Amino acid sequence: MGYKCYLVYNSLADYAGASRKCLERGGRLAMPRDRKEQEALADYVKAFFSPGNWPVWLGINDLRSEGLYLFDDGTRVTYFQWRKHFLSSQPDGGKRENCVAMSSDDGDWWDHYCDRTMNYAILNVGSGFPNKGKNCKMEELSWESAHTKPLQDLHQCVLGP
Ligand SMILES: [Ca+2]
Repeated sequence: MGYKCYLVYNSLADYAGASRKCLERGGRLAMPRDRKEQEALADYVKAFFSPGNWPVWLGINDLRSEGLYLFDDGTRVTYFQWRKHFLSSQPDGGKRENCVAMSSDDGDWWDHYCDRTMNYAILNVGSGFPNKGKNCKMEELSWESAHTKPLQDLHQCVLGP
């Protein structure tokens, strides 16, 4: 199956804007499909922001039908990592909060207002994605420097085959 590469963008966008920017860059908002992918992405996002804690958009929403969670490519979500805590169990936003973000400290998912701006993670899909198919774990990339954005905004982690 090859490698799955993720990039965290250290720049703020609402859900729709983040989704659009991912497509422009030949990828998609991150779509962790099982525990292995969830854990790899959570480890990466935690390392990226540590010791801080910031939410990061994933490519998951229930915009079309409340409670029916779909990935940004329209496929159905079957593995979930909702925060479960006696003080706050997620999702708790009902029809008001329809887009899903990951906390960087523990990888748990929260539903949020889709127009909130936050950082976001991109999953590779397109041929234009940097280092696609190579083991490039946690490397900094030069790819974006040719695309006018600052290099320090970009890191990458890879989930192996
Ligand atoms: Ca909802």
